[in-house]
Amino acid sequence: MISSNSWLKSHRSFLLTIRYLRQRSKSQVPFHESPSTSSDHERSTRTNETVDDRTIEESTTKRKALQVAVIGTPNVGKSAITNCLVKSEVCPVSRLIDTTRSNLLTSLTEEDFQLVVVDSPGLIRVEHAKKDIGVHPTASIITDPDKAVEKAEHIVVVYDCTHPGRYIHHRVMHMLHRNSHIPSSLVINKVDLLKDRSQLLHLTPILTAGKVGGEAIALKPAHIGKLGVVNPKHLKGLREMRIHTKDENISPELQGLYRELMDKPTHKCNWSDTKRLFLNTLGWPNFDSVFYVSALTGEGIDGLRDHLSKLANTVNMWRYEEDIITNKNMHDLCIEHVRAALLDCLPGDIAYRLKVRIVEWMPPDDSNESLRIVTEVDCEKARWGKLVARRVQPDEVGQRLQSLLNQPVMFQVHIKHKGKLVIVEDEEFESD
Ligand SMILES: Nc1nc2c(ncn2[C@@H]2O[C@H](COP(=O)(O)OP(=O)(O)OP(=O)(O)O)[C@@H](O)[C@H]2O)c(=O)[nH]1
Ligand SMILES: [Mg+2]
Repeated sequence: MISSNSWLKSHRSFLLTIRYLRQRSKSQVPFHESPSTSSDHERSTRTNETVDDRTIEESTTKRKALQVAVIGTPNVGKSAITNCLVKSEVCPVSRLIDTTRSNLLTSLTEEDFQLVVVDSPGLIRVEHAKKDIGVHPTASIITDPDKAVEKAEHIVVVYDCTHPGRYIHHRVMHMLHRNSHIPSSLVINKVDLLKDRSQLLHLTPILTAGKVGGEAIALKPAHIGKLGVVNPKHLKGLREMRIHTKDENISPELQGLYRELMDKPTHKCNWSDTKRLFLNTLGWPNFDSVFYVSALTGEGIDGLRDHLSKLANTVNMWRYEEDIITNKNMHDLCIEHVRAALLDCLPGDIAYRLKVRIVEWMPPDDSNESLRIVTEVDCEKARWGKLVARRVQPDEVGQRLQSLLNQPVMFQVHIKHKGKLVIVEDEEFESD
């Protein structure tokens, strides 16, 4: 039985209870009232009213907001970057591809700026979605990136600098061409994994076709900023590099295909067609900026957020309530986090085929001050169930949900095969 006593003692409990003192949100912090005479009080109340009115008026006129779509190929770190930008672990992240299955709208409101970031699924083939994930071509994992971009005021293209392919992927290129009226930035992620950061000097002109913000890139060490001083010898050979531009690459024989594909959202275009169209195109010359970041260490993220704040538009009222981190249904988000945890600890061929659902969501009451969440993981094979039981760390998932929901959570996972609980003996835990 999963919950045997000795197993519980071995700290691998599937039942997790963490006490958490709910923090008061700003709006709940009470006013500090200093003792005063009634006339003082009247005067101060009146003064406060005037000041408050003026403050409200000023802050309303100063309000700025920007909605950003984060797009890219799978596993480049879109969700991790989104989390860094909105300063919350709201998006599920895992080491496997296809963690994000639908758009996740997140927001951060600080002083006069509201940043709305829509994390989108990685751009994948319909065949892969059908065969490996088991979803229909109209599923959100296929269609949502287009939707994220449609509503965006800025597009953030995430590129993984450890990826061997030194080009902007043809699906991303299609989205950028089709939405060229929307400004975009290139975010080169995972720089913490680079041994030699001067590689970025070679990579940047390729991915940007030699142009950023409408200007030819001037490759000076100063442009790398925080990323370290660059040895000028690394600049050698850049002249030999073929830098492609938009016009150069859409050859006359592809113009017809170009026009045809620009009429359709990316998910409606054949993979092979966009590949053919952008086969010789390595970069996009219309990025307004390039950022080098690490979502793991947070390096470069503040600079990216500052840049986005400067692009924000004046608004009369916030688009989302100030305290709202996401508009996603909490049950769905919880399922996504459990699924990400499974992807993180299991082989893909098993993890993708597990079904997760919530069987209990019990709000706190007089007898229990925690929100009780019970999830069920349904495994096609008993062997998989045992592997899940050995590998999954429910306490980590519980902690993540607790900080996300900002309240005490009692989290439990039931692992089932053919409707029955999977039982793992103590010695089986040792065998992994
Ligand atoms: N070393 C390092 N790892 C990172 C960085 N950013 C993300 N990762 C890791 O890369 C993996 C994928 O990150 P995600 O944020 O899930 O990637 P994604 O692009 O959202 O992936 P999909 O949703 O599957 O398209 C995870 O294991 C992350 O921990 C980074 O800057 N440095
Ligand atoms: Mg993701």
